Amino acid sequence: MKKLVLSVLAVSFFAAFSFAGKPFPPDNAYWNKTFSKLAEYQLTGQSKQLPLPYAYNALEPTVDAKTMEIHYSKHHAAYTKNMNDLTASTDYASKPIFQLFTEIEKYPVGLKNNAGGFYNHLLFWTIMAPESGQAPSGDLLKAINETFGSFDKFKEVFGNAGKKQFGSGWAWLLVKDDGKLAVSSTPNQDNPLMSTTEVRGIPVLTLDVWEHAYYLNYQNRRADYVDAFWKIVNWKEVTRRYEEALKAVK
Ligand code: MN3
Repeated sequence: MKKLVLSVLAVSFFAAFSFAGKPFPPDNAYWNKTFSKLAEYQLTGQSKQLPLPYAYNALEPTVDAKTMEIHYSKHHAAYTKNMNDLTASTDYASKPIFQLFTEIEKYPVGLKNNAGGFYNHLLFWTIMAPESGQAPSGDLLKAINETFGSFDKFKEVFGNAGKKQFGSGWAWLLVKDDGKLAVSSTPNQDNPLMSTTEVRGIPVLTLDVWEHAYYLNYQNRRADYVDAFWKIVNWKEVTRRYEEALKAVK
C-alpha cells in the first residue's frame, strides 16, 4: 500500500513537470532543444578555428604573447584539426557539436576530447579582452550576488574551482536549466554541455587551467594565474552570453 502511494505520488510529480514542457530531470532531448536556440549551435565537427579576436600580445602582462601564440596556433589548431579529421566521412560530420555533446557517450572518446578542445578554446578566447577595468553589472551582477553572496565571494568560488581541479581541466560559470548560475570544474576537455558532465548547463565564463595555458609565465604557480585572470575578463561578452542562455532555458 505504501509503495502504491509512493508510486502514485512519483507519477504525479513527474507528470506535473512534463506538463510544464520540461522533463525532470532534464534529458538529452531537452538540452539539445535548449542548445539549438544558441547562435553557436551552428558549429559542427567540420567547423574551423575563428580568428583570435585580438593580437597575441593583447592580454599582456596577464597572458604573455608567446603563450597565447602557442595556445591558439598549436594547441587549439590541433584540437580543431583532430575534430575535423575524426568527423570527416562520418554520418555526424554536419551535425551540431552541441547535439553530439548531449549524447557524447555514444561517440569515440577522441571526439569528446577534440570537439571539447575545439569548443572550450573558442569560448575561452571570446570571454577575455585587453585589460579595461570592466566589471559585471545589471542582471548578471544581481544573479551573482544572489547565488554567491557577493562578487568577491563568486571570484573565490570560481577561483577555487580552477585552483583545485586536479591535473588538466577547466573552471566554469554556467546557467542551469532553471536559469540559476552555478560554478563547476571539469577534467580534460570536458564541459557543461556534455551528457557525461555532472553539472549541466550553458557555459558563460570559463578558465583553462591546463599547464599549457600558463606555464611559460607562471610555471607551477597556477593560483597566481587564476587570480590574475580577473583583470582580463570580457564582462560585456559574458553578459551577452548570460542573456542568451537565460532566453534559451526558458
Ligand atoms: Mn588550452
